[in-house]
Amino acid sequence: MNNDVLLKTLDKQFSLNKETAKVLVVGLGKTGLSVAYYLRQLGIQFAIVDSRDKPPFNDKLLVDMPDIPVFTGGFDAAVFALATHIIVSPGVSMDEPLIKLALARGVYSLSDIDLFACAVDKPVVAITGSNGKSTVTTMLGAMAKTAGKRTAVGGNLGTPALDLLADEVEIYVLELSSFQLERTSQLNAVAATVLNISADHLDRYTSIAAYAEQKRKVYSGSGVMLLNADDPVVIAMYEAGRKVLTFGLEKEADYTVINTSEGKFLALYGRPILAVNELLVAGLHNQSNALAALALGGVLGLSEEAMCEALRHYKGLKHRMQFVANIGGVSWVNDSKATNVGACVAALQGFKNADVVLIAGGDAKGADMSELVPILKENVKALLLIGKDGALIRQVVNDSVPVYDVGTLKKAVKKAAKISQAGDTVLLSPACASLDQFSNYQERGMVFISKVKALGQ
Ligand code: UMA
Ligand code: ADP
Repeated sequence: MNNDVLLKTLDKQFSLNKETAKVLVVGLGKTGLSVAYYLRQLGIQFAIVDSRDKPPFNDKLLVDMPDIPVFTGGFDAAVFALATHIIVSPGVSMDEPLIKLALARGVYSLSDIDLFACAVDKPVVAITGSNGKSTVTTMLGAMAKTAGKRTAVGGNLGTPALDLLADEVEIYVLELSSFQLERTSQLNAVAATVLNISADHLDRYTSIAAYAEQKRKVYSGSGVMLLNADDPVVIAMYEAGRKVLTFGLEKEADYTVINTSEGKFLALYGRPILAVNELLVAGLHNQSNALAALALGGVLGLSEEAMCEALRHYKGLKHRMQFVANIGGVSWVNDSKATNVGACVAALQGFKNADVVLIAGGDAKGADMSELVPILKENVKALLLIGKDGALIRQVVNDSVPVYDVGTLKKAVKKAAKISQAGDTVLLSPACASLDQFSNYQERGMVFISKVKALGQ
């Protein structure tokens, strides 16, 4: 889309007029930087504010756009007072007092996803949910690429949406978080899905219902709604008059798994598409993820042949049930991306006997840990607790399985090596965010891998 048309759209939707708008970009992480480049090429006036003393892209901005005012080390009322528009990065809560104040005085709020949505003129698929977002996003990306489509994949996955925009792209596949959706109004995906809802980010939302309400925004617009038939919260998002598809393993659904004389198959309306044993990724949750990806790919018109070919080669992402090593008959598995209870439960459901030594704990983000207890009792022989909210897990587990308060991941690996026996699996699936002890879940996973590898030497 050319800049003049886009500026007209922004003026219409947000009264964002190039001559008069003074945009304040809140946050100088990946999102803030992508917004800065974008506003710069549109010729819109802006400043940036970040509460951190040294935000990640401070130096880069200084080199690339030395003329742009950047305010760091806190949020200053005087800086907010000048803004006509704010674009708040997902890591910053909309409940920040100065943001609330700005909104109350009529400042327009939009997001990087809004800017993307106003500019994009090719089909967009939008994927959200508490768990499985990155898996389904990358599965669908692989399907579209195998089908020969020039495909851009990103959003919450890592590459900010605005950085994906390019003339040659034919399909955009976006992973979106509740934080991105809650501040977005312009999304109109050709197909969208909320994969599932379980407790997460309750440090930023007052209830699961409030969190789910933000996820629901992925369905805004007029595209196909893909609903998870097994998830009552998602099914309740159904909107009459819209084209709807469903997927599910338990309840009746358009895309489901069927039993045939040749084994289990992913199927559409009872017609087998791909044998489950051809999937390289393990676990029922990944069958569910594959169904969702097939459904979204179907809306895009991708051939089943190409989609199946991509699924046959999809190896899964790092830090999600990633096999690390087998040492003396003990398997070590890195599921560091299990940053909430639902992901840890899904991981444990993949094990049939009580042969798992589980390493869990970290920042619980306000979640109720009690949902872990039934599956812990079933499949976990020992629980090693790390991080700031390990004690919260101990409280709910209440000695129903042996618990060791080891504190750090390094100690957890040592202890697990001592107490595990051949045939066991040591699983890092923390059910918590990593930020109390690590910079991110990737670092937590890397530390786990390096400590495990050191054991084998
Ligand atoms: N921060 C401050 N003060 C500020 C701005 C940010 O303290 O003024 C802190 C935030 O609290 C947060 C960190 O800085 O801890 C990063 O925030 P950000 O908004 O600058 O993040 P970005 O670098 O722009 O990355 C964001 C997403 N991050 C978050 O939502 C926290 C990335 O998702 C996403 O890949 C990227 O945009 C591109 O779209 C990461 C994530 O953790 C992977 N997402 C959460 C999740 O998946 O659970 C939602
Ligand atoms: P997200 O991007 O939503 O965080 P990922 O695909 O990165 O999701 O997976 C995150 C964690 O959730 C991993 O531990 C993974 O094993 C687990 N997981 C993946 N898909 C599902 C699902 N459909 N239901 C429950 N847990 C899942």
